[in-house]
Amino acid sequence: METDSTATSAPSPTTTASASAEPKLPVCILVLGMAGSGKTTFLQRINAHLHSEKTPPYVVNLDPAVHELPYPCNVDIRDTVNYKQVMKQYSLGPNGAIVTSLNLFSTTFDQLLSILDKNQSKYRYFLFDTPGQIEVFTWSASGTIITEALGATYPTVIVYIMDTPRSANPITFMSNMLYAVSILYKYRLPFIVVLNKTDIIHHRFALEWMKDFELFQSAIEQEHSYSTDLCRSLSLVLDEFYANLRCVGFSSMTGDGCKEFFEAVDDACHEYEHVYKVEYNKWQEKRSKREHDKREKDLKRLKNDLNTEPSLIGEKRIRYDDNESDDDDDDEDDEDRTNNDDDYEEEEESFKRYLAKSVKNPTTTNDNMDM
Ligand SMILES: Nc1nc2c(ncn2[C@@H]2O[C@H](COP(=O)(O)OP(=O)(O)OP(=O)(O)O)[C@@H](O)[C@H]2O)c(=O)[nH]1
Ligand SMILES: [Mg+2]
Repeated sequence: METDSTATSAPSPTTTASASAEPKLPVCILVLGMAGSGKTTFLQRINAHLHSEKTPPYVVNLDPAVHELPYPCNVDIRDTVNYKQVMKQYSLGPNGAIVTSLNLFSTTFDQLLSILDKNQSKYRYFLFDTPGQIEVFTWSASGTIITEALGATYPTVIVYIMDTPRSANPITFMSNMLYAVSILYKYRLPFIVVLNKTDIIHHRFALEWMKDFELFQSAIEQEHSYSTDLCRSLSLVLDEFYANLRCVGFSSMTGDGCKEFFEAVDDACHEYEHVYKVEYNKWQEKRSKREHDKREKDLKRLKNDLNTEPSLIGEKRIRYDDNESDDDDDDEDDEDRTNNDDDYEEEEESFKRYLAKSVKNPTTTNDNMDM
């Protein structure tokens, strides 16, 4: 069943889902999700599936702390960053070291981009496995660098893996959805929620909760927790988010849901081309217009400055080269001279005052003279 479904949804690398004249760029599938939700197993499953479809993907592991990878990968963060060393060197705990390792790796992300660029004609999919530390993609710099760099060049889809059995609890379901919504609204890239581990529990309940607010409310009523009220209010807010959400039930163990998943990827690529890319191009245009306007403004200001400055520069030159400047100097000299004259007159006055005083009391002087 799985093979049949993907035979129709996995065209050759040079054809396109949305008929376009340009050769199709590989699709980047960025696999995110909470720790233990099954990201690595999911990636292993779709990797195996694509191999069986004779469209092997290009695989990048971005989890620096993983012990063993169950799939062969082309680029491994562990070859670039030593997570244990990062922990020691920066005195960090395991989570901090993972985030820091990814931050360090993202500083060389341009190299990875050029490797991907060289390989883009050979592959239909670029797959990215990520660490369970979801904060990397909610607030860390590396999450932004990685997703935005990929999204700027390739059709990029964020796949959020949810642990379905754990999400059977409405409060855990709500926390998972809040993470998903924060990532979706941060990046605005096409988004797929994969309800994983459906071999343990069917994902129907989750779909129903998203569709029917009252069903979720009654599930919450069963929970006697402090966060019940909060969950109730939040579920109202998330209604709009649920309405446009692509959800796929999947089992990384059995491979069930592969067909639906790749259909969702095709749909997400369509969204990338017609919504994200359009918005991104608009934003780029706006940014370049803003930069252009700023350059123009700076140039205008410079010109204005130069219009006032030459008079200053000119004056200076005139002071040295032009006769007028000599006149200016003369003026200064005259002023000095006037000042000197004033001083002289004052001295003369004071001398006269001294003489007058001496004449009034001639005794001392005369006595002295007599002697
Ligand atoms: N039954 C079942 N188990 C699964 C499925 N997917 C993953 N698992 C199990 O879930 C556990 C965690 O799987 P991983 O793939 O390591 O999860 P992860 O999200 O990569 O974990 P981190 O990288 O540590 O965040 C493993 O024991 C898997 O065997 C599934 O679809 N069904
Ligand atoms: Mg993993």
